[in-house]
Amino acid sequence: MKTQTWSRLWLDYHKVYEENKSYKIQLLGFSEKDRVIANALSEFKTGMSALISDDVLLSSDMDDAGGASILKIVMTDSVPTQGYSIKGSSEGILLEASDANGVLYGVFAILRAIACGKRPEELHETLAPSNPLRMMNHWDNMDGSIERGYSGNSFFFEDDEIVINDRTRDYARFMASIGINGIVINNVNVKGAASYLITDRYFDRLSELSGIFEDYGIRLFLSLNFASPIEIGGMDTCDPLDKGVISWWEKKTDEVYKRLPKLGGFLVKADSEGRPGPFTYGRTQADGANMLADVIKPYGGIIIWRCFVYNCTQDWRDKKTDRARAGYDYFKELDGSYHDNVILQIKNGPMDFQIREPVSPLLGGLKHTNQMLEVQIAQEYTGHQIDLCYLIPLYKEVLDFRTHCCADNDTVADVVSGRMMGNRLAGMAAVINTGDDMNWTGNDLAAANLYGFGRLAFDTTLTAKEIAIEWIRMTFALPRNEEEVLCKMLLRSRGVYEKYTSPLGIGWMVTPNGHYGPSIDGYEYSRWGTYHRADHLGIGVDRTDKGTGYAQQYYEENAAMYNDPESCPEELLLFFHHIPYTFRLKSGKTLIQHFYDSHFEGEEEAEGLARDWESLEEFIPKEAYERVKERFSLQIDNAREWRDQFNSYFFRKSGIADEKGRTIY
Ligand code: GCV
Repeated sequence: MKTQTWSRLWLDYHKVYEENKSYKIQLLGFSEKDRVIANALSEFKTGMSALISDDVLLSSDMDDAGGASILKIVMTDSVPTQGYSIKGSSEGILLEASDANGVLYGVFAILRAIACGKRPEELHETLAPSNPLRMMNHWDNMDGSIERGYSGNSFFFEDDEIVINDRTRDYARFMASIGINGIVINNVNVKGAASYLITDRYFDRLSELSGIFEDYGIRLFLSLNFASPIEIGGMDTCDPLDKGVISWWEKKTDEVYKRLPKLGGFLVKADSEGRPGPFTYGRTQADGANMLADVIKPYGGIIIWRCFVYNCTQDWRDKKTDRARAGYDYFKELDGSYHDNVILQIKNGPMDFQIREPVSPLLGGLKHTNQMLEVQIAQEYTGHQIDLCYLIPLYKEVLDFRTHCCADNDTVADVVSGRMMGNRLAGMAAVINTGDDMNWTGNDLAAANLYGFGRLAFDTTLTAKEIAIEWIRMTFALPRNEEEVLCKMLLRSRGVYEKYTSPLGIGWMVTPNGHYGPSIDGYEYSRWGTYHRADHLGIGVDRTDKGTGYAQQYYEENAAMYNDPESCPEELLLFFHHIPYTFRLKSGKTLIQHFYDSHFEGEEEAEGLARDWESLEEFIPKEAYERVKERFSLQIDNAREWRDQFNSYFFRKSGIADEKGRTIY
């Protein structure tokens, strides 16, 4: 038998107690013939066998229920779509749901609760997903590489072919176990062979893949090349208002849906970073999105249109153009003109997944358009899955942010869940951090972000700590003391990373292209619109009403807060203001002293993370322990490099010495 070369992540259940138990299954309203239900039952059997008894028997023969507990699964309208209600008793477990996805999620909730320490009879939970759409976006290329991938190659593609094997099914299981219901398998930068995913060349394999996903309640989505009529259709235009182009798309979509009837729809990156789009033809983003939406509508498909549109050929000398403004400037005035099967997918911040950014003003800025939040669990700017950076606290901050778009239901969580507008096409998407590494995420601890995103998208009321504890219990099953050590490591890791990299919301300063390690001026004189504007007196970008006016894109309460350096949250000070090095922060320290202190502390705290990890050695499987240990040593190197380059740069620029007289070069 071939040995499995990939880990089971959080589904590698550990025995929590020993009990010889059998379960009788009673299905009311659901059928075992439904593949999602069949998989839910098989998950229950595998999970319970591993958690409490060596071999949990499943039987549907109720006449012979002697001694066995009952897992009673009942269809009911009283539980919302994809939600579940579970209740344990001395007789067994009652699971109620209104659809098959709800049953699957309910089974995973049972297993999770037991893995985390509950007895079956103590189960009691009713939950409806916070977000209708909970999606993963792969940036996998068809040659097998992954854009911004830090954990090996793609497990979907190799040499321009689609790969399907047992790993594919396990991946679908993992995703279902955290409530994911949509997956875009290919990079938003659709080039080369990927443009042909919507042709006969790939339909057979895609249909097989779609089937595997469907078995776990997941819809397959594809990223689309807006210029397909030219690149694969041989036309000379892809103008969205051209009749020939529209009829090309109509035919193409019909062909696609004949072969992939369950396809969820398309994700589109247009007019961004060299990708084609409607701007080329003097058309708006709405013209492009609506054309595709109309074409796909008869098949029940949706168009997810990204708002990451900005001028990436900016002149650094030009201080008026502000990349942060671009999304709002392009999309806000078209609010209300997007068709009802279009969703605008908006990155959490106005720039690009920095360690700290304000929330994009488009979220809630749009009031009549379906919106979806995009975050990045692939650690492009947050340590490449070398440095530990638990990102769930960042996502929580974004979700909790009050946009002030209306009196109630005005947080980002309200907007993207559909509560604000009462819409169903809404949700959260993450740029995923997986690859074909044995442990899926390169750094074993980065799996906490993968797990955490799904759990949070399903239930936005969970705290970052609750999610961390669940993940640790399911993955490592540590003694309580060690569990707390690891949990604290995760929870402080983002702060540590922020301390030794670019502070107070300024962002960037990373090595160009690769985005790991420091290069303070790496992007300062580039075309990408990502400047810190440091001179000998101060640093930061003036985005107030006297500067680029970005702060005024928010509703009044937030605009006023950000516009004034006194009320601007300090962690975002340099995002909104150009500040002298001698400016006193609330701590009483000058800005420059804060820079020095934060970088020295950040490096020391990175060493502290590594020490804490070493204290866990005897409790962590050896290979995982070593993999992570090696990464911590690289993280310390990275933190040192950041500390020394950053501090030296600003010491040389400002001429102001560190009050504590530490070594600066
Ligand atoms: C997929 C950033 C990344 C790009 C990425 C882009 C995007 O600019 O560096 O690699 O392209 O975001 O989100 O489209």
